Amino acid sequence: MPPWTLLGVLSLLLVVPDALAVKSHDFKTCSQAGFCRRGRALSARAAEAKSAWNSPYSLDPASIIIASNKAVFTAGVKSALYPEINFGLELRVHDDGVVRVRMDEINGLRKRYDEAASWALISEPQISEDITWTAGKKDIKAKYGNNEVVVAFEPLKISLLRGGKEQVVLNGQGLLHMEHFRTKAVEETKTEEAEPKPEEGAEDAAEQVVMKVPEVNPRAWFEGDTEDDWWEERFSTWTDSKPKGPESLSIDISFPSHGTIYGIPQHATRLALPTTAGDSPTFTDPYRLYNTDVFEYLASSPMSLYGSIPILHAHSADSTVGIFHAVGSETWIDVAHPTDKSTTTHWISESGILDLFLMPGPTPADVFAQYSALTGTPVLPPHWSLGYHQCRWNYISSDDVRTVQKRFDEEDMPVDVFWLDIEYSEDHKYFMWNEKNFPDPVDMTNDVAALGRKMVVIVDPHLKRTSTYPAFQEASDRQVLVKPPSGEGEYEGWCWSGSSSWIDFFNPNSWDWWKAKFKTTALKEGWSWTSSTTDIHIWNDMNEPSVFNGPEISMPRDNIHHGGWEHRDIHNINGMLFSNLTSQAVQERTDPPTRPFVLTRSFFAGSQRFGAMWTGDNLGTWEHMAVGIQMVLANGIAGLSFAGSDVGGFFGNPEPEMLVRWYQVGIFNPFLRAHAHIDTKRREPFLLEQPYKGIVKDLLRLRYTMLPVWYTAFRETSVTGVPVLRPHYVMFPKDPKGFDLDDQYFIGNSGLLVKPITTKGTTKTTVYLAEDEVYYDYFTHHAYRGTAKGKEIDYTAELHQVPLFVRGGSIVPTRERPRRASSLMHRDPFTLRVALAKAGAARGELYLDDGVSYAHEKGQFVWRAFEAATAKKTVRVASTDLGAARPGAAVDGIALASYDAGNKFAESIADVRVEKMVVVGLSGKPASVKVDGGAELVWEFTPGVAAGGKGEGVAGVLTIKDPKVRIVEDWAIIIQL
Ligand code: NBV
Repeated sequence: MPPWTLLGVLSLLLVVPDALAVKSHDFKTCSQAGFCRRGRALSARAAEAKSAWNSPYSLDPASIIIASNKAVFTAGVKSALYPEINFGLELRVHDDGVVRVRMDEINGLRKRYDEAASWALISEPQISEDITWTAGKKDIKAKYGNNEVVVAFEPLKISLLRGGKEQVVLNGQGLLHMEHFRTKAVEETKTEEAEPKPEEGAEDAAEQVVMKVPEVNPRAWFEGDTEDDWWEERFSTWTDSKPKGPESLSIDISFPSHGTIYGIPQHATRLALPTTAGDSPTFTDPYRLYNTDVFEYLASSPMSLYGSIPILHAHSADSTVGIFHAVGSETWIDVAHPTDKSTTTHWISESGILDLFLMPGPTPADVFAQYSALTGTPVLPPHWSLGYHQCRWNYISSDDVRTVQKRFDEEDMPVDVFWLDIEYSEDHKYFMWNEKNFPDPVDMTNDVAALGRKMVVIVDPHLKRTSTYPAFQEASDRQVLVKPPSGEGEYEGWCWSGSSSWIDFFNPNSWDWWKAKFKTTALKEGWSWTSSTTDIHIWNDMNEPSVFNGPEISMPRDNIHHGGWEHRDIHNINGMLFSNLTSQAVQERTDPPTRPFVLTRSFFAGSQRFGAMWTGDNLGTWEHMAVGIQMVLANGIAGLSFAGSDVGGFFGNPEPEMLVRWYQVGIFNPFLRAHAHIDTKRREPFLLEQPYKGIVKDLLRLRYTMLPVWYTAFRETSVTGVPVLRPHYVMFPKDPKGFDLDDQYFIGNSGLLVKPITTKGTTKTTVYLAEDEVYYDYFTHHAYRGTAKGKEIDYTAELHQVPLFVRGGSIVPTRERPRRASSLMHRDPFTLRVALAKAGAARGELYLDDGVSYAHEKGQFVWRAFEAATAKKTVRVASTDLGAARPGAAVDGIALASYDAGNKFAESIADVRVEKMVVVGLSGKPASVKVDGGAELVWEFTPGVAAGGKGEGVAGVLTIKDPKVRIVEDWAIIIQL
């Protein structure tokens, strides 16, 4: 048996979930990573020295060059430790007030990797035309609006201030250290003379011995006294050759006015990041960013996971700021709170330049806009991808797929997508069908597509090294595979496919070639996937990359990529390039292009432009269910809103109660997919017993009724970058009571607030209402009232119930006809739920387009505003057009394309009605309900039942059966009280 087959079998055995525990010893702790150890030792020395500590780095004022008319300056920086080494600092202020700080070694022995930003950023940011730097004796400053950037010369310290108050401070603690490239000292070969042992009674003689003064290392106070893992590093059975020697980068980034920080996904932890340093830290290791395939990861840990986005928000009641560090190498981040109201962070990266973006806020929405301007907004996904995805490892044959589809239909359960995991392929050669089990892949896909559904099929990045596999052979012929440390030949590692190689997507020669593989028609030259159809979309797994026999289950850091860069320099960016190219490939299968769906496990800053992510191999435990919500929220903060965790948990066999609660979590995730490990029992929702089966069916239907809300929220985030799931600090930035909340959240700006139950055997929960406003139970219309200081309400949710509220002041559009797939809802009528605020007003939005093409970019969409206003004894609910032909105009910061001229999409739904309107919170029975200028409508009113005072109790509800209005038209409904 070839060794990799054995390895595959062993890996399968390993995944039997009887002892669910992470294999921590497979992954480094900070103390096992040389550069992290050095970085933490540096901060320990600084902490010990207290006020005596001074950064050795200073800026040479004579070297400052201020660019003409531009908010840019460059200057030389030196470290007192190494006066012969030169560093260059550059600060730029962008036109939106973001400050970019870059520092690199100048004319060093080698070049540091400086291309991380070029993969993350959408374009070169615009430099401000109005801001000018002013150099003084001690510092150089730039003032703009209420903001000021001050760069102090000695020691070097960079501060961003607002209203004179420090917001972000770099090197305030003196932990900046860019290890310069050096030559390895040749080891002396002289044989050591044995120390003569002092003879007994020879004390006097000893006095005559000339004492050898140890050579004092004048840099030891800062750098330590040993060359700790500078030139080679071992971990487990691995040796990293480190040919470039030490090149790490340490920097402290403090937020003197901010007590809470969020972001730096991916970690399984609370949204408000717990401490890792300072007094009694929650975690003993720093947060690690190093994309890794962590088997059975812990539900609370700073360990790295599959993706890395080096962005964080620092938040307080009066300000939010953000920082983004464009670094692609392994990075560790320590977090401490010197006081309740301040935060310090210490970033330690293995290689690369300093390339930091300071985002001045001052609100969370501003930081989202600033980060989106840098790395792009999330993609507007195909509409069908917001439906329900049914996956497992594996549906074993085309007939299995057909049967699963049939069972969903027999049970009338909605589903949009069936997935195929790695076993569809022959010997894990992706694209190549296992012909025995999948003899008719095109027919199978067509059978799924015939009912308005799609398929997603996995394509992993490891290519089986065999000449009969065209994807490998062509890549090898083109020389686009990652190279081993020697820089010669092809790196070979083990993965599902046995002996494998990996495409180097940093090599531009791989790009067009890879994209062509996904063509469903034959190419003039080379192989393409003719046994597929354009109804197949793609799942990219294992792209950290996961290598079974590599260090930390990944690639050796000294492997070589295009341009001669080592894998260590680009490791965290690697997975994003795979999904980037795959999503371009899927998009370009058709002419004109159609929206691709690509799910990725690994990601980096900018991945939001290419598709969705999921939280990987979670466990079927309640803790994992809960942390999945927090992880999805954290991803949203980092731009990657299209996220979800495997419903049911990947490992294990969830009991029905857990599965039901997990669906309640899942239907409120932006990406909704059920998935399961190959060793688990089948658990498709139709297999459940009653009442569980019925409950899950209702939950899936609920998700489908809310697709208009989800799509509208996705459209908004695709323009503004404000996440689809919004935690409290995003909604109520001034309310400190909400800063730690990460188990309840809002969906877009729809006003829907959800708090899934994630504890076994629990039906009771509390929900926090942050404002003096009414919140209605979505299902019962019970009105709860918050207070200006914030209030917790008690709520009971039996297993079939999920705590879901509509914030007073919202209008929620839904489509309530049960359908088997979302594509069948295209012309379905709408229901509008008008939830009146305590003052009687409400507002909502609806965005629609064809859901698959890019015609919306040319104005083929419908975008409506619904507004309710109460004046005297009249409530007026009106629909207006937000997308009218005003090219260049903007509403709420959203740029408008031309709308009405030749809007074929609007025409295609011209006769789609509002079939029902529900007005919640009316004070009494109306006297009449009419369309403005029309006849009396058919309606009924259920009076409210007050309970608990101050408007609490079941709200009065008016139901208009057929309001006789259309969704694309302007109208008003007049309710006379
Ligand atoms: O392709 C098999 C699995 C997949 O089902 C899962 O979702 C991925 O996260 N894959 C990992 C590889 C093996 C996991 C043990």
